[in-house]
Amino acid sequence: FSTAVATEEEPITPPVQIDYTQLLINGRFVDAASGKTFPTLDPRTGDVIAHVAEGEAEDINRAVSAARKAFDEGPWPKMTPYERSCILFRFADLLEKHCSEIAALESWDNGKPYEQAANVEIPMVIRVFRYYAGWADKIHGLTVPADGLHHVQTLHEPIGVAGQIIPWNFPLLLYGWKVGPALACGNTIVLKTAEQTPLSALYASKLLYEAGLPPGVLNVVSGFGPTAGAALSSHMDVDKLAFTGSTGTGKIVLGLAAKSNLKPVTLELGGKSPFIVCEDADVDKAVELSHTALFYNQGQSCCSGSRTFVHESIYDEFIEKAKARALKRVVGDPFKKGVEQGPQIDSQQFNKILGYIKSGIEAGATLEAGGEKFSSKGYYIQPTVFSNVHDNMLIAKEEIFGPVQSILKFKDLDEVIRRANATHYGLAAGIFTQNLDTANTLTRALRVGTVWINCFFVFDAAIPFGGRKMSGHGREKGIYGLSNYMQVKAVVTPLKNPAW
Ligand code: TXE
Repeated sequence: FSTAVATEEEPITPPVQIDYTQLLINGRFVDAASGKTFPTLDPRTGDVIAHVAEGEAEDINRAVSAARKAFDEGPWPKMTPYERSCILFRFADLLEKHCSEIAALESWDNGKPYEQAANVEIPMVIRVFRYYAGWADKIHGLTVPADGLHHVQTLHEPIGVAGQIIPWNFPLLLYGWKVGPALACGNTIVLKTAEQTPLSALYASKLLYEAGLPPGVLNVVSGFGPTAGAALSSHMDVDKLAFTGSTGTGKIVLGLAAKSNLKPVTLELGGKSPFIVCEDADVDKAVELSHTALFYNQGQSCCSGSRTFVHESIYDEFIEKAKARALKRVVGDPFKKGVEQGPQIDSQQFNKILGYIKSGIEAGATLEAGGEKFSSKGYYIQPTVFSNVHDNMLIAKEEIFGPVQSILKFKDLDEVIRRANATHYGLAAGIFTQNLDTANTLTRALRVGTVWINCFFVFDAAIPFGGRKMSGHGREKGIYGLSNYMQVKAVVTPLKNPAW
């Protein structure tokens, strides 16, 4: 089913050395209180890249104390917004200067193609920090026309200590989406990275201190979810929590936040996003974009177009072209030039994806391409395409989070709207049509946080992103992302002479 040849070559040596593996607390790299470390693994081989300090509850306590002190005593929230803005701009410049090292760490730890990290994702991180650096000195409240007897205004103030938990699929991009707005608003942070990908955030955070961040403003704790992550979520001195990850873990952290101090929580969770190709679509463009919408980042994107709905009149043509495109996908060492797809993140995800492929075959979907692992070592999987997928199959219902495209057939708009919305998720949707009325109808009917029309995966720092239903609460990026990190204080003063 695959024309791709498995690569048994020795892995390419990544062009970077690993300098930072400790926890970053109060502006200094320190060991975990327990002295424990854990290995971070190379997805190309399963070999150890480095041993990283393993933060647990006690380290979270140390990090939260540092963040609390940096917030309560300053100078960070008391600095002028312009000074904060300058630090964030300087940080963006340093990220740009060190883009290749950071991209190499990201690719080594995660398995994503180096070119994708260096040319697409790290530049997006830089853009996010410049975007929020620009906001830092433009955050202001309102004067409110009230009862005529009082002068009323609102102050937009930072919330305090923000706890942030990120996953492994876009380690530094999601760092940017969370750290950027929180700092712009004047908060301090304790960030827990994913246990699979601790390296790039440590490197980047070192640069943030080089840019002038005062001690304790950003603390980075590497470690596991049930220990470090749970301690952060239930901490009484954390004022706000932002989480990106699975829906199951989202429910856990929301519960921990509720049971502790009722801290507000933003959640960016899983998805099963429809990619709808109507009968009048430009088929070649839709095939190419549906391919990217699913296979980008080894299929490990929360908003990947993981249910490709194709109108029956173009279904057979679409399948042939989607299959041909998947067979041409270049899989291999992420450090090799021209490689489009590297290994999956770890053995757990690798086995989970192969399990879904097996379930698709057993349920009677037609395997058009791929279907197996790609190499004898590492976590590579062949680009896989299924046709004749039905709504009740697991591969159409659950988040596979791998390079497996499921193509479904539809007859008319009402039917595809009903089926596209028949999911607990509501993150994104793609619509392919030349007809404005069709685009408008679908846009309004789909219960999702983002609609891409005749495009997909267009991410800009200014565009809000987030989900509905069990894909989460709240929006990150853009002006909307600021509200997660601000309190509104109403200030009321009596007017001595209301007539004026
Ligand atoms: O996610 P988890 P996993 C989906 C995707 C994937 C599945 C499982 O379908 O196959 O989730 O991936 C931390 N308290 N997504 O297991 O567990 C954990 O340490 C506090 C979609 O990696 O959600 C990590 O930092 N924190 C998603 C983060 O949560 C806890 C991206 C995410 O891990 C915790 C990743 C706990 N009890 C996976 N348990 C997206 N929305 O993009 C874990 N964590």
